[in-house]
Amino acid sequence: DRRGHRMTWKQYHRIEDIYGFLDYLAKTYPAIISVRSIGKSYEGRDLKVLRISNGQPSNRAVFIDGGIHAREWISPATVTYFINRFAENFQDEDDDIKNIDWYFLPVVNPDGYEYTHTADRLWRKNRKPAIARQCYGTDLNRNFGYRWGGKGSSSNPCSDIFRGSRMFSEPESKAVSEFIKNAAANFTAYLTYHSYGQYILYPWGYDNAVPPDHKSLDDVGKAMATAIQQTGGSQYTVGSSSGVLYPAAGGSDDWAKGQGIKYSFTIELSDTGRYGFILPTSFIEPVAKESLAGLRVLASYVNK
Ligand code: ING
Ligand code: ZN
Repeated sequence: DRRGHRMTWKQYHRIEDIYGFLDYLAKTYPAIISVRSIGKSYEGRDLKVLRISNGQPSNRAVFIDGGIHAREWISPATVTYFINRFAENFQDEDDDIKNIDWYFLPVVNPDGYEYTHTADRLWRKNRKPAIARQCYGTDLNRNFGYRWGGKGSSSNPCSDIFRGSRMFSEPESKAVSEFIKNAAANFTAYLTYHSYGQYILYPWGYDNAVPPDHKSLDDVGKAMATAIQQTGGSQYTVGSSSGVLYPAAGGSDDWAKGQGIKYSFTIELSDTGRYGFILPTSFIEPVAKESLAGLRVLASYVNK
């Protein structure tokens, strides 16, 4: 491709195109962008994180991931849209954006993501076989180590919400947690993009309880939802994941909150069920654009 990468926001792309795009950006904008692999998936694919930063030591940091669940294709598409918009015009962004160290992991579960392109469009989990090898995959959003093993997770390896054999038994969730714990970054927000339903969810997921600062999480979530609605018209419901959806232990947002990362949210992107996981490609740009408006609001709170 003349542009040096094959990424668009008019189609869903395979992992090779997504990684080619990240590597292209690191090569094109070396002063502000770097890419590194934070580990490997079960099948040996890299887990690539892209960092955008102006290098100011006083910056707070935000970690954003997508593609924890394989079939939720709008999630990696949206996270790569954020990356593209920040990369192309970083110098012209507001100070709220520029004075944050941004870390993006667009595909936490590349094995599952590729599997949904080649074998089973509605696959959710990763692709590590259970010990007995009769069933495949752990739900990575039940494998994180905060109150692991509780409600809304299963010990049955054949279940779509299999929690794994122990907390962080999976290379993908383990890599995310080790990176966040060990990075020399002052993480103030953790956002994980899923689909579908149009929700902005904060902890706790493990049970019907809320953290002491739930009021401020609710304020930020509602401000994000307002910006999304004003930009693209989609209505998002804001609340704790256990309260609004269902209790589910082992989620990545609970773990991040437990690590002391103040603004920890799971964002369930469009739609509300008409197409569900099989969201047509014509939705990619409008969904990503309104989501970016929500992210800009989050950035303003991170810098308060
Ligand atoms: N939904 C999330 C899931 O993992 C969720 C909902 C969010 C549960 C946060 C627990 C914590 O089930 C989807 N669509 O994946
Ligand atoms: Zn999901």
